[in-house]
Amino acid sequence: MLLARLLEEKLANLYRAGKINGGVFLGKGQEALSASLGMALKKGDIFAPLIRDQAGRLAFGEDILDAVRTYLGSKLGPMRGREGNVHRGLPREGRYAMISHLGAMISAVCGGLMARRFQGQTGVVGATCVGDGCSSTGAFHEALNLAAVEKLPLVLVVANNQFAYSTPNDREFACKNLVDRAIGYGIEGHTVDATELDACLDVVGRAVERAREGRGPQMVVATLLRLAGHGEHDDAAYIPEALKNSPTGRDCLKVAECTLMERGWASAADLEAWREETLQQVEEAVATVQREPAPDPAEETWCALSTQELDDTFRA
Ligand SMILES: Cc1ncc(C[n+]2csc(CCOP(=O)(O)OP(=O)(O)O)c2C)c(N)n1
Repeated sequence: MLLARLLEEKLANLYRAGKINGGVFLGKGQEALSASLGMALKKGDIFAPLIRDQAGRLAFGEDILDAVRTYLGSKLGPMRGREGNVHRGLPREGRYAMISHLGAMISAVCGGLMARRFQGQTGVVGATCVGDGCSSTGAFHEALNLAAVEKLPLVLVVANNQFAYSTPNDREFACKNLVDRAIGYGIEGHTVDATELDACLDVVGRAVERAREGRGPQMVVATLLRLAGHGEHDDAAYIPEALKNSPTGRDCLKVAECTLMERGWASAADLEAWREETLQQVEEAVATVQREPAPDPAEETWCALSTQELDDTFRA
């Protein structure tokens, strides 16, 4: 959580300094939920993150350099300098590259799970995280219905951060809680307060286990507030102060740090030392990547990154 937070703060600074082309999207406030998902998955599983899942990506094994290289356009990164920010992945490690269209990754994960089933692989879980905005799309419905009918081991985490960009929940859907939809699809649904790391580890962890045990798709609806704009180009002026000051507006990282201290698992000095170490890790990664070359358009192989030739040779 800390690494994701500090890495993204650095990326936001680089964006403001004009060093990043394209947008920068922060998962500030979503780290507990995202990290819990990344931690619950095992090697061999599928994970399709969304824009606010830096913490989950790291927990599922992404190298911090892969993130920095993609944002800074280094040709040594998994996307070889062709992508500006979050649409990176490494399919052979089960890390799917994100499609921007809301909800589109649910189908991609269902496809991956069907493929594993046809190959006779068992015990595999496929997970993806979407926003509340995604839940109003046709892609969401089609994919979830298919997953339910096929009883796929899919874990769908819906991060309800109260807004779809600037559209508030009451203009997005009319049901009481998005988890109510699970009943309509015939799948199991769970809710969690995503400001509490403990609760996220428990609820998301159990959902992943249930999917692995063959109980079919699991939907987790998490409540939180996005502690940033949709992207760094958005000042989020539409988020009311009262909501920011409510329990939903708590910062999960601060809550987790307080819990660690209350339980005597870490002291204030430990937390400070972790912060310093992590900051140094981020600074070193950025300094390394800033010295790396951009792709040379005349010399590149412009075939799709998902081809075996390019996927298999990445850090082979
Ligand atoms: C199918 C589709 N429609 C519209 C968009 C444009 N769009 C990108 S993000 C977004 C809002 C997303 O809402 P949510 O998932 O709740 O994320 P938030 O930024 O609020 O965290 C929209 C409408 C898109 N990417 N795909």
